[in-house]
Amino acid sequence: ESSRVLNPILRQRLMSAAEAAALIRPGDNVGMSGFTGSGHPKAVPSALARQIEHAHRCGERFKVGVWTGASTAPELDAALAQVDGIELRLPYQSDPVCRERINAGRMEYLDIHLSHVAQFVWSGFLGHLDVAVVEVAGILEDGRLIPAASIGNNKTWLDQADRIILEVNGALHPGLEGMHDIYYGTNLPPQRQPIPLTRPDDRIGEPYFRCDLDKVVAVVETHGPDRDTRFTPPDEASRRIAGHIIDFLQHEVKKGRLPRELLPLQSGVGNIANAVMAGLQDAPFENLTAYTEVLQDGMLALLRSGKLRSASATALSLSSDALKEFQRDLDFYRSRIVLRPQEISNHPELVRRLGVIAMNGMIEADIYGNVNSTHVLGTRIMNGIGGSGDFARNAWLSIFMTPSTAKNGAISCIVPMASHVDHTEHDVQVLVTEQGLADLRGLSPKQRSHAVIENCAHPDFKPLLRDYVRRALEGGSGRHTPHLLREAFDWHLQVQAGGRMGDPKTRTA
Ligand code: 0RQ
Repeated sequence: ESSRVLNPILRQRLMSAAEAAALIRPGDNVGMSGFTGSGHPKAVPSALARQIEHAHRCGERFKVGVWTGASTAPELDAALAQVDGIELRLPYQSDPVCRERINAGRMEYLDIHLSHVAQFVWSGFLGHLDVAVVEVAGILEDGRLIPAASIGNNKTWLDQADRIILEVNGALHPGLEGMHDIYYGTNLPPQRQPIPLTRPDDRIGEPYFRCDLDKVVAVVETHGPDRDTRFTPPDEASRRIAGHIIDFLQHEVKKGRLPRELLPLQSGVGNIANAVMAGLQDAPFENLTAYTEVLQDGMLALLRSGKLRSASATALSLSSDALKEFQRDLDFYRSRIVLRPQEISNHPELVRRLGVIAMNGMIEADIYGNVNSTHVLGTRIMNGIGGSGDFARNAWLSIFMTPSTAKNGAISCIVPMASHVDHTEHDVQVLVTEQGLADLRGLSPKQRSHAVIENCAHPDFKPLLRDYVRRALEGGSGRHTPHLLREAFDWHLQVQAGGRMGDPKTRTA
């Protein structure tokens, strides 16, 4: 196979992953490519992990800051966390080893809105970006870079880092070229101008990254696959959640509040989001569009069937089967998919202008509509807020969904008071569980509590929640958002103690 490094200067900087990793020093902040399992560097991070492990064995301290687009893959996050090589990680992760280290207090984690990362780095207060490690699909003769299967924060890493390490992945389909749209018009205030995107499939930038060749210290050729993001076939609960959402959207169309082709869809990560996309396959909508951050299997299938006209995202997140289908007909998909930097895919200005319908998963919601997307029992991080806040806060419709219970029914995902709040009652319009859908628009807190309990809570927990609200109204101090503060987190404490929410035998309040 001929080299994809066409630029003669960069050809001279070809080296092994171990040699490239040796150019990363203790204390460096490293901007890595990668977003939900695609486009992460395949070789340098694990080579770096081996060097860190060796240094630690020799009694030397070696940790780096790891900044990414979003979640990556075991060969990056797990490899570095395993050797205690990460000082601080940002912005979104979903890796079990990272999660364990963060929750054990051994690794710092900064969970920030995905649209904020680039501007925070430009402004400098996150500290200096020393190195960029970015996977690309090829290097043009003039040194511009063909992006891989995700864009994430790569433009920012390439612009801001002192030193750049490029991984050129020969396993990536050459047909990716031309799918990307890199917008170079963003700026810090007060220099900002409107972003000239008015339709979800508009192209406003360039298909390649610009790159200062003087900063490139290493080029590594790799040949590895992206993460195989497998989805379970939709189970009964996911299918029912999807059904409630589709009924609701149809109702909105009938009422004249949504156009027949709906508004651009944003769909979050995970099986339920994927199931909703699968549900749309059989729904009576045509000519749909998507303005989202991840494109999962379900959305690819909607493109295939023609239900979805176009999709804008910052990353593909596909199972290996869906990836094969994508590669089999890349010309078809290239004419319908645009991949953008995450500060554009998640930009509040654009999400608001386009009127996105945002659909994201959650851990729990409370009876007043506050949503916890990130913390189990208020203190343990699951993944991170990701793009859910970028979309929910600015969407035309913000929908959050979850099965009504977790852990074999021991946990109610509808609780008196959310143990951590990522999305406040002001940003949450619709809650959905397999039990039903609560449309909270235009409802006061007391009305909301009624809608949430009656439509979304599991029958095992409904009487307990009704009883809580009744007693809070009678005995609480304020009757606008009634609570019994001593009791509000009792259910979480019961689970923390190994029990079941609402179990009369283990009540502590
Ligand atoms: O844990 O696998 O150990 O059993 O949480 O839950 O039901 O499989 O749902 O995969 O859709 O994830 C909020 C985490 C939901 C996800 C979250 C446990 C449950 C299971 C996963 P186990 P499910 P999902 C754009 C949008 C934030 C980022 C975001 C997420 C595990 O949707 O990370 O929205 N969202 N980004 O058992 C204790 C509860 C629980 C609970 C679920 N109430 N208490 N555990 N679980 N509810 C994309 C990006 O930003 C990249």
